[in-house]
Amino acid sequence: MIHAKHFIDEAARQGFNFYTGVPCSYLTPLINGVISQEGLQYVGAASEGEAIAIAAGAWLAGRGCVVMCQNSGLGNAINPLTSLNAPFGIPALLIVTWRGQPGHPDEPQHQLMGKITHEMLSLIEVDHAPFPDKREHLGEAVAHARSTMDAGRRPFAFVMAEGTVESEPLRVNPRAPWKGRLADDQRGGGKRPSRAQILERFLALVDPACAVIATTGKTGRELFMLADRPQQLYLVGSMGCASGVGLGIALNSEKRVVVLDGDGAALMKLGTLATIGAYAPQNLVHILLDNGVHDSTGGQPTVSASVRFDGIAQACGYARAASCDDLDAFEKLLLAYCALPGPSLIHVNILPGSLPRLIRPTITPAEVALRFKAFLAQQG
Ligand SMILES: Cc1ncc(C[n+]2csc(CCOP(=O)(O)OP(=O)(O)O)c2C)c(N)n1
Repeated sequence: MIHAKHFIDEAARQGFNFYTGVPCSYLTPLINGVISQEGLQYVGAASEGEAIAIAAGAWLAGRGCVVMCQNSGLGNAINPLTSLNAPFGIPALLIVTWRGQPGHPDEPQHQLMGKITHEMLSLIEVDHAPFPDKREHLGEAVAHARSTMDAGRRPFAFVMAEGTVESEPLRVNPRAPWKGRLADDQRGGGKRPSRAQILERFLALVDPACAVIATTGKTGRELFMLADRPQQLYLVGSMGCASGVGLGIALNSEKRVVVLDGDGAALMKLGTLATIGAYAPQNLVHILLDNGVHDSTGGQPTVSASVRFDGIAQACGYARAASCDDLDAFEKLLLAYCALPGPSLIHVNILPGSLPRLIRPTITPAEVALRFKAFLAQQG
């Protein structure tokens, strides 16, 4: 057995200084140790996939990241691990517990995943090793993880068996209760703008020092086609993860961060709105382009028509949120929210449809990740 502090100190010595994840009882001592540690940042995510996205954002902003989760949560993380970390070349140190370890009696829901945890990691090309359970092995084990991650720009996993870390008390301050404002509806009900019109207006107004993350599908494609800039990151795949990536960046960068989200994507990871509201980065502006459909895959309806996104954002603790449905109101909100402390949400009702002869980014995900990381490293 080791003490949480031994791992935390060794990991910090080797550059891991940002933690996120979803708890597991096997992880309790380590998570409690991380949460209680002065000067260490831990973001409790709503889902394991969201934690992967937050860590990706934090890595882009220059941090060394650890994601902790139960092996049953590995399923929730497969999508961003395969369609965010893999194509963009984004590393993370995963600590995945081993519930349902064969030969160790456990609950029925853990038995199948316990049998296939290592195979599953291998299948998605994540190298792995047992979580070190002796203090004298820590340095070497973390160095091996680090060098594998650095050499391949990819995640590495420690698989943690039961009883590896000495128990640790939880020292945490309760969160302040919700005290938001009511939603601000600025919708006039006229003809809605297209996504391209909103993006054009956005491009004309956005500060060149601001970091922009575009959701998967046609939003990133249109943004790239209208103007390709180093301040922009186009997510391909990892649907729903743009807001988590934006949160990870905003918590670790001085820059203002704008997330361009879709209604389908936002609904897929609605829990991230709660995480954003709770961690409340003041430099985050979340723009939700709501065309009511999965436009990128043929226009199948989402359920967004019956959802008040600005109300949800405020109920989740965003500092401000409003809905609009025309270009001028969008412009006013964008200028105002970029000058005020957030997090803020601008929900825009737009028309379905996209630019004719829409192209895809010609810059590869791995290239755009490095270009964007370098942009984030610039001062100002
Ligand atoms: C996990 C996952 N599920 C499904 C898809 C396929 N997909 C790509 S874009 C998209 C629609 C996104 O809808 P929305 O966020 O509303 O944006 P829009 O296409 O309307 O701009 C879907 C379903 C995917 N890339 N990833």
